Amino acid sequence: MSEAPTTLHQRTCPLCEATCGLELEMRGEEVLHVRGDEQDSFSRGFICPKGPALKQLHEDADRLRAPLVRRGEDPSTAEWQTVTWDEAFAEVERRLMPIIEQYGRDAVALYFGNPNVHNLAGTIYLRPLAKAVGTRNIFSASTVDQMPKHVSCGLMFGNPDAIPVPDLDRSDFVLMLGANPWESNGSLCTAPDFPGRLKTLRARGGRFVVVDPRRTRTAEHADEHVPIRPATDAHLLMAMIHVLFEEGLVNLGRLSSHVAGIERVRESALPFTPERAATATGVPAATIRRLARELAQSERAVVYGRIGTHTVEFGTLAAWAVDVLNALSGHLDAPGGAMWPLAAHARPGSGKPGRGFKIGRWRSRVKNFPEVRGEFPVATLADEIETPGEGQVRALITVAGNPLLSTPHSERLDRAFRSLACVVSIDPYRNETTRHAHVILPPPSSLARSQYELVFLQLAVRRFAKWSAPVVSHEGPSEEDILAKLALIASGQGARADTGFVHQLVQHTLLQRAIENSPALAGRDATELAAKLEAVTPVDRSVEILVRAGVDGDQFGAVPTGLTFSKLRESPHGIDLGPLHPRVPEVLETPSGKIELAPDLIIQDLERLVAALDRQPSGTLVLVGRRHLRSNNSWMHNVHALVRGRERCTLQMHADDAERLGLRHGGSARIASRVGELIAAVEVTDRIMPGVVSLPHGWGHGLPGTSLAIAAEHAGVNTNQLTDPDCLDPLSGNAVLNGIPVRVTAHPSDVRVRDPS
Ligand SMILES: Nc1nc2c(c(=O)[nH]1)N[C@H]1C(S)=C(S)[C@@H](COP(=O)(O)OP(=O)(O)OC[C@H]3O[C@@H](n4cnc5c(=O)[nH]c(N)nc54)[C@H](O)[C@@H]3O)O[C@H]1N2
Ligand SMILES: Nc1nc2c(c(=O)[nH]1)N[C@H]1C(S)=C(S)[C@@H](COP(=O)(O)OP(=O)(O)OC[C@H]3O[C@@H](n4cnc5c(=O)[nH]c(N)nc54)[C@H](O)[C@@H]3O)O[C@H]1N2
Ligand code: SF4
Ligand SMILES: [Mo]
Repeated sequence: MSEAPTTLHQRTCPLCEATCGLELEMRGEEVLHVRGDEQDSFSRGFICPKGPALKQLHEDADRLRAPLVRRGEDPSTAEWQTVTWDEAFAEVERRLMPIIEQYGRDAVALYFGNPNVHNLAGTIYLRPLAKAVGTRNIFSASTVDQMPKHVSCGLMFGNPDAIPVPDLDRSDFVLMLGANPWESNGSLCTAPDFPGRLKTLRARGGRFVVVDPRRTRTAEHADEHVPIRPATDAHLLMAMIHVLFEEGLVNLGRLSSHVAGIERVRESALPFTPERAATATGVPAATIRRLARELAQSERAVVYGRIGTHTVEFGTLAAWAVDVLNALSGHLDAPGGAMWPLAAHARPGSGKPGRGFKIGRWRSRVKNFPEVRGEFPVATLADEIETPGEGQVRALITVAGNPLLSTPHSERLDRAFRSLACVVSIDPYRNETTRHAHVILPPPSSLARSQYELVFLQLAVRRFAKWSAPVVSHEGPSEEDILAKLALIASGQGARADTGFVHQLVQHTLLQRAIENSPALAGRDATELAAKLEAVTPVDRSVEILVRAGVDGDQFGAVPTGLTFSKLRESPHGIDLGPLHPRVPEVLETPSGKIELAPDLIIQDLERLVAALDRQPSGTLVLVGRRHLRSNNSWMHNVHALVRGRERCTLQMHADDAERLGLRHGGSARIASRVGELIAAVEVTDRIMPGVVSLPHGWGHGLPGTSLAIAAEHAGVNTNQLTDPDCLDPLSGNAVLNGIPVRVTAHPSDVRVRDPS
């Protein structure tokens, strides 16, 4: 018998925001090799070591292929039973509906994790699920991540999704704070081969400066590394704003007639002299002045801040100040500066004043946190579960999330999860979170689904469009079917109801919206447009609607040269649509129709920042996080190729601190915060500033009841045992994950910790 021939397939890597093009060499259903797709016009062959791991993820014996039902109350000792899909959905209904009937819809909490934004099913079907459940208790990974940026953009530009990105390929000066693209490959800025793009910037004579308490690999490649005390970026940025005004460097350029609030910004920045900011930040006043001048005087320049600026106590202020600096220096909405992408599947704004952005339309029951974008801070999820009273959370549905490792105060969350009467998880693994599930519903392998980056093409440094087909088949429901089924169950239609109903509803809603938003479709009829769709599966039909009605689309025939689904299908390496274009005023949706440089909520919150200006360093160590190229949050540690080698879950600290505390490289340390403590191996390094220690997140595997054999051998410790759920950025509800005060002491090494060297 002859072997099946090998075939080549292109697709987009779904693992991080860089969205690299992959080429898969297959024999039938078997993945032989995964490499970079040289012909992908956006990523041009670049990949990182995680891309090829799609093969191992696909083949992973621990990846669930069928639903599981837990038999037994204690997740650590319970038995797990493999069941059919019908049985699984019936079990969900049996557990969930009595809770809704007895306690109401707010008794069900939803938690949506990060991989949803890399997956069409998650991007399109979470909303219908949330609607069907009808709860206010919605939580997501956004409040341990980028929520501050949504809030600042919402308040300044009227749309929380109008996030400008650094136009890397045309910039001559990039000031980067709290980001480490050499490990992360970039975030809120989709730029495959982010490092290569920065090297090219330097090769054309540009400069980039990295502000980070650690001398990261990114910092090592930069022209300059500016160490900063954690959580003080907003002070630094305010001082730079101060300098722009003081030295007459403000130049709004083309935006001058589109900006409101400039005088208020000037006044607000007055207290932030570089000298005072120097005390708070540890950055010399002369450096602050020089950076402000360089920003203002460079023709094409941009400030870009990420995790390290957002997941801190002043996250929204820092996110805001980044764009204020870009605006004041004439670099907002300008080539080489901070620009708003406009993806092929998106529509330009109307150019008319909008309704603006509001937070706090409702509040959380226990701690009165304002709703932000329809969700509450995940840091308060345990409060909602553990606090008795009307509206107490008694059931939880998680979709592509591992909050047990990823969100603050894990120990308490673990306790809280044990008390829930119903937990349903859509997840391919039985991990730290899903071991608490009563039913686990595994989605198909990512290779069995089609791919189009609805979220990340709207954050990309170039205009690009790419759709990829599934490369393997699968049995059982697709992830959109699973989500649709849960929606049907939650809305009372029962586990046997047909998911086709939900798919039809999604399609109809998208078509209606397309007709409303695209002038070229005005007056057309949803049924007529639906008949024109070529794509077959529900998510592909959604993509088709968005792309055909989008800014480059064929408008369902009205613009024959426009983009269609078949054009996407025939372009497996993607379609380059050129560089970004300026978008003011069309992008603005504030009630004034202007860029609100000084929103009230921000100006009020600045009082906290002023109060912290003269805070003296307390002498306590502060903890920050870090990422590693071969890791991805908590869920890729079951791939041998990614976890082998040197131990990575170590406590990095400066030699001065180690010496003072009597700690040695390779020894172990006890790290204690207000809420928890843990023991980790010490890695003494000069790559971190004195007074700061660092642990990566996403570790702490090997808990009883989990089924991740390789991850358990590289368990590490869970840094979110130390993060404090009561420390939040007040405007966004984002958790504080960087800048946690900790006590570190030597731990007698009876606990074997592998030497990190
Ligand atoms: N201390 C600290 N904590 C942090 C951070 C930090 O810097 N420091 N970073 C934060 C950030 S930025 C983020 S985004 C969060 C992430 O927080 P989460 O999203 O809660 O956690 P992940 O580790 O990404 O877990 C993803 C889960 O999705 C599952 N999964 C993977 N692919 C699929 C799929 O296709 N479908 C489904 N249904 N499930 C899938 C995985 O098995 C895993 O259980 O962590 C945050 N936590
Ligand atoms: N390999 C890998 N890639 C990933 C991920 C992963 O886990 N692993 N996760 C993905 C996700 S979900 C996200 S959100 C992105 C995040 O992508 P990035 O934003 O680039 O995140 P990090 O690599 O964590 O870099 C954050 C940096 O901030 C620094 N920092 C900490 N506190 C402060 C501070 O107060 N001020 C300043 N200026 N710096 C500070 C840290 O030392 C760290 O170097 O990465 C994505 N890509
Ligand atoms: S950089 Fe991100 S998108 Fe590219 S191969 Fe690595 S994980 Fe995949
Ligand atoms: Mo993230």
